[in-house]
Amino acid sequence: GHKSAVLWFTGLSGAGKSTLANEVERRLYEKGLRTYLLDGDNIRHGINKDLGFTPEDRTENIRRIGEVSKLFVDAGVIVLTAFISPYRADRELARSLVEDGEFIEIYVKCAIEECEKRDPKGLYKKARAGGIPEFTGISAPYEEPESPELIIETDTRSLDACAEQVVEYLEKKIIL
Ligand code: GGZ
Repeated sequence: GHKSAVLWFTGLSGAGKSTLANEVERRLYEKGLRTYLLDGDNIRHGINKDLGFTPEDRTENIRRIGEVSKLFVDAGVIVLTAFISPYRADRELARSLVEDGEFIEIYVKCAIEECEKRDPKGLYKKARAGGIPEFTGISAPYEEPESPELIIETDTRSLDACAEQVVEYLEKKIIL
């Protein structure tokens, strides 16, 4: 039988959180699992559209996402979240809302030089020019996970290999 869980992807802008979460979700769906992906598109444009990027707003952003994730877990769904979630304490709070073993912190690790080179939305360029105050990695902190369940290095491995690493972990550790 399959157990619900929170797959919490954290990392810098441009590290590949959304891309990886989408690919993992596709693979879980193919296995017949019920999933839901929370990302900026459905959260920051909806329930959290009153929030910006100050430390306080980011904390509240993550708190609400943690609470919503808990509801999905209650409903028996595997929820995937793709947010920078730069503060360790905020991620720990999200973890504390679900049962032991149900929270899988996935550090989507990518050198900032590589994120900046990718710069898919031109945000690093804009931030360097002073156009975005408090941009994570440039003028706002990112607190690296200290003991995440998984570390996925997107700057040294293919998307396919990264997604496989996540799915293998899930097969071994919990559900599938
Ligand atoms: C970081 C910002 C900022 C600032 C806008 N700092 O690459 P993106 O565009 O699509 O992903 C980033 C996204 C970050 O939102 P999160 O909800 O994941 O952040 S947090 O968990 O810290 O609350 C980026 C864009 O929003 N963006 N301004 N100042 N990223």
